[in-house]
Amino acid sequence: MSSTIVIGAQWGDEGKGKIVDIFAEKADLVVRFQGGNNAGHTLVIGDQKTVLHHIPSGILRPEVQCILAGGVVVDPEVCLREIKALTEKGVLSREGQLVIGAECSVITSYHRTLDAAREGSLEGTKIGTTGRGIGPCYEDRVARRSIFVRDLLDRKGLEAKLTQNLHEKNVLLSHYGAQTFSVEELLDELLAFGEALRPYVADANALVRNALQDGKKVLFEGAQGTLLDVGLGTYPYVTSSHTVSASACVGAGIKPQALTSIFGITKAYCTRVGEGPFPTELHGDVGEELRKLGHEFGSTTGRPRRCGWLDLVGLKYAAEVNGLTSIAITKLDVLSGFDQLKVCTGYLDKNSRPISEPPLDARELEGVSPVYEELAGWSEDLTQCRTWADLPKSARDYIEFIEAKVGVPVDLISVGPDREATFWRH
Ligand code: 2SA
Ligand code: GDP
Ligand code: MG
Repeated sequence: MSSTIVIGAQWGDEGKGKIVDIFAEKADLVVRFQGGNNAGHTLVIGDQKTVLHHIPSGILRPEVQCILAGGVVVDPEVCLREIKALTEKGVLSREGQLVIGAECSVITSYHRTLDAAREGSLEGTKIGTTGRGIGPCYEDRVARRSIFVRDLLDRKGLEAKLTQNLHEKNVLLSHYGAQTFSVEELLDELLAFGEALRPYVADANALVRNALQDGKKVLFEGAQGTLLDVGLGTYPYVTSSHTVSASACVGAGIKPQALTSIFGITKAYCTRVGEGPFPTELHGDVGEELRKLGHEFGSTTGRPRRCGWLDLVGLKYAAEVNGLTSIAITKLDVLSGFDQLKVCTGYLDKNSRPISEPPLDARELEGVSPVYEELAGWSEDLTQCRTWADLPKSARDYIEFIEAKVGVPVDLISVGPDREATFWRH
């Protein structure tokens, strides 16, 4: 049994898509297990850029089977659009290449409308969601009224669920002064989506379990990042799914022992999109420079990402809660040209006392001051580096510093968006 999992070790957008695409070369299956089309995973091969929201990042490898396991929430309209675009490009070309779990929950128009209405409401606390209906959809799952992909293939069952759900949802939508929905207008639309998805629908979790039992190489692709985990992140400024490695077990129905290699992806600095505490955030020119050099804009919404120095308190926490066995550092190239680089190695509380554990309560985390160590920067362009020895000494020192503080080996280094701009450390 052999499987690798790729997890965001920060607040998302660490470059997971790029790393999954690289690892997929040696995988039989690539499996998404949580989140939905709030994700934006970018793959760059030469002058071809592909941004994926629903489809796993193994899709550019024709032999790989890509799976949306049961923990994923699916917006059928967006998913079908992505399927169409990939089919037209010839990327999605063979039967069985993509499997959508019958047990995935369906994001509907009322989930999206409710997400937007809450975010726009004066009474609501703005989270800065992607507006894709992710939270309301997961709420329905926990509240045991989820509409599953399999329901889109069953008119009677779907009608009953829609009737029950809309009864309550319309009260909620009216409360926010938002558009309400009727069963009639949604039923035929959702059934049509179901018919279009039918060729891809299967018991995805069983497929993944069987593949593992058959000794196939399964690669799990996390979405968002550890600090956005609904239970272990900076609540309430989190997404609505579990984003840590353990989530693959429940999202795809596999045993914990199946996760043999746990890769945490981190940028060489930090970004966050949406609201919420960010201790190392840079508000002035340096933050602006990082955003410009790193092209830090949301891959799904285009929102500018907030930028800051690398936070090793957060990274160490991510290493612990995920059980990271390796780290991949991306965007090292973006740091070229800074004389000095700051790295956060601790927090002080409001009374200037050191904090031993990162506070997850958002208000408490808002109040901490980062403690920085300064390291020498480098001026060389790193984008052509392809071995450890190619890196300038201060870049190697920067990585070794991270490794020593976090206690997890940095095994993979990325120095550009392209698939080729990546090399193993050892
Ligand atoms: P949601 O929509 O309910 O999941 O939003 C809740 C919080 O989760 C954050 N979130 C993300 N953070 C980083 N990247 C994400 N994907 C896109 C990208 C984001 C974009 O790849 O760039 O395009 O804006 C992502 N998805 C969710 C979100 O910002 C909220 O803080
Ligand atoms: P994901 O959500 O974790 O897959 O990350 P995103 O795709 O949302 O954002 C990462 C962005 O950084 C994408 O535009 C990538 O093409 C780009 N990227 C990935 N690795 C590198 C790197 O090493 N250097 C640079 N400059 N860009 C990178
Ligand atoms: Mg992203």
